[in-house]
Amino acid sequence: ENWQQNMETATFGMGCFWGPEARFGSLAGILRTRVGFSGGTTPNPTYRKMGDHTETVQIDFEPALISYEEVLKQFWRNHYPNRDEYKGRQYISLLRYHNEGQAETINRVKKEMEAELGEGIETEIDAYTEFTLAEERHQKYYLKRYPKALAQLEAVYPEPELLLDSAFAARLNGFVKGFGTRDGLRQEILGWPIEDASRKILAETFMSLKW
Ligand code: MHO
Repeated sequence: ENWQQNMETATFGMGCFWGPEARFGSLAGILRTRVGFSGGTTPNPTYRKMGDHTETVQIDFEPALISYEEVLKQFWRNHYPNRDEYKGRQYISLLRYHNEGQAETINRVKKEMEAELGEGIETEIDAYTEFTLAEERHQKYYLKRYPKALAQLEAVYPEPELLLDSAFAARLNGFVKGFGTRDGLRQEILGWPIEDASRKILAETFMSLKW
């Protein structure tokens, strides 16, 4: 799907990256989700050797459909940001802003969320500098547990990389994790700003998947 005119990127860590990739992938306005490592200095991090990096989710989103403020609220409302360190920095609460606008929004929304939480928020906040993609087996982790459905998707996405970078795969990964409904997702796809024919194919493909 090619609809990234005003696309923005958000980068954050909120514990094991599998879950938040599915949660954010289910939201209208999210165009792509990927998981990886950020926030550290260890060169070429991998899952087994991430060093001082943190499990991180990176999303591309259309701000007219979902604002950065809404992304931040979803972020803070869906993890506890002040947990003691466990396995070093692997699961810390982390936010990396991509521009000054995002930094200002973070300051404002953080105060609101602190009032909601009733305590100070200790999320590590800094300017974005780096993100290393995690291994393929960690991308769309929940969707990968459905090889039957993935095989059917090969008809629409002959190259698996294209599927994994798509909004469609992000929604499916959220759907199998229990986010969203069958009819809600079908309706959303039918409203996507892509060609009529592609919309129909994706909606029909979704409805016909055997899990
Ligand atoms: N304890 C979880 C963490 C995985 S997440 C990618 C597990 O190993 O199942 O850190």
